Amino acid sequence: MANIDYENFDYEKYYEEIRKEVENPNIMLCGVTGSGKSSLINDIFGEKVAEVGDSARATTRGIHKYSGETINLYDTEGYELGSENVAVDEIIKFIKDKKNSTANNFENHIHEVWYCVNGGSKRFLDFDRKLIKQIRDESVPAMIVITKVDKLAEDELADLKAEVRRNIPGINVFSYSTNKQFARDLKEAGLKEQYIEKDKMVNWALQTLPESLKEGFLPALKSSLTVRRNYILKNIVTKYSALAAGTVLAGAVMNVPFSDSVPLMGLQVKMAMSIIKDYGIKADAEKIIGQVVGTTGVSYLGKTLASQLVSVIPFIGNFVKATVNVSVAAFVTATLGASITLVCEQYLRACIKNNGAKNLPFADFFTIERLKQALSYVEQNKSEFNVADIAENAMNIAKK
Ligand SMILES: Nc1nc2c(ncn2[C@@H]2O[C@H](COP(=O)(O)OP(=O)(O)O)[C@@H](O)[C@H]2O)c(=O)[nH]1
Ligand SMILES: [Mg+2]
Repeated sequence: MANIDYENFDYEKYYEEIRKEVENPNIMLCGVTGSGKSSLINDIFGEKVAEVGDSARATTRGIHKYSGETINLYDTEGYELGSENVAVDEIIKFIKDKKNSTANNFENHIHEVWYCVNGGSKRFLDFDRKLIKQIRDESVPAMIVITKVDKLAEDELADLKAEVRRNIPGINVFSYSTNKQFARDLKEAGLKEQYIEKDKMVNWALQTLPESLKEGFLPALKSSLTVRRNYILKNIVTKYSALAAGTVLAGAVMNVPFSDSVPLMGLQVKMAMSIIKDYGIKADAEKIIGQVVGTTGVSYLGKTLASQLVSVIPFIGNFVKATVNVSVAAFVTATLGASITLVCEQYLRACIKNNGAKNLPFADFFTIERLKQALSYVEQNKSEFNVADIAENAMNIAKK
């Protein structure tokens, strides 16, 4: 892994490889018709994933699968009140069948259930209780989303949450609304996080998935930038910072400040690509990779940063040369990783303003200039990105 000839490294192939490694998580949406399942998944994963119903039109009953590039959603449709037993039987059979037909193939199972309880109706139904209990009996993790909280008064929401928890002890309950005006009003009043618990919900969904499936979940998300930033810093950036520190520890890099350290630059380039992939950004491979991510971009900045860092780290005199190398490698890689993360976030925000990624090719956005600006932002705001913690963790991992 460490010894990459980055001049001749096939970036495009590597990008394809890491995309292919991602396993798709299977998430099932449950709750009676009209509880807001389709609206919820459209909100979280992007417009028009699922059809939003109006009560006049009957939806075909059944389990509708929506396959994204890195995620599969199973939206259960058309289960009305009064058809409790049919619904419970069909849904549980579906979960069981997926488990049994591919017993050794964990990737094919239903990995978690998002259960919508209609806040507008203000009631936790017998139907809900039965179905959730059976889902949990199948050992499938489930969370409850109380939808349409814009239709509930504060005390009504508290009552409904309490009612849910009384019926299903230990379950995670989050409140949500897809009503945009309501969200704006809440934001103005500083109450958004309290009623629209999107980050908490998405974080539960992410953390509940087994490790191998988490990286499929992230790229599918439409926004949730905080959740993504935290995950990417903690996992991807830390991992590559540890690899960088490990490379130095193993003696592959001798010189301070690695003026021509091919192994480190190779790792930093790979890190850049993993971050871009986890943000679900389709990099315009030929264009971006050689130029910006490769020789003149990430690797060039990593090198510059390394020389800067050596002169600014005040405690450097107390360390033997090898230790300096290790800590600089970890710091440089962590800082660079945080900067790339920031540029990706800025890109996603810009896409929203420009009505979609199709109007804003990533290669045009991810310029050396932007990366430099991000770098100085991160250097001045290290604590916002926990750069010191990442580097320290990375060094500890590398020393093990
Ligand atoms: N007021 C309000 N209406 C919502 C909200 N979410 C969904 N709806 C509406 O509720 C109806 C049913 O939503 P839909 O997503 O189709 O529910 P599903 O049958 O569970 O998939 C639609 O008319 C939606 O526009 C919400 O947060 N607030
Ligand atoms: Mg629906």
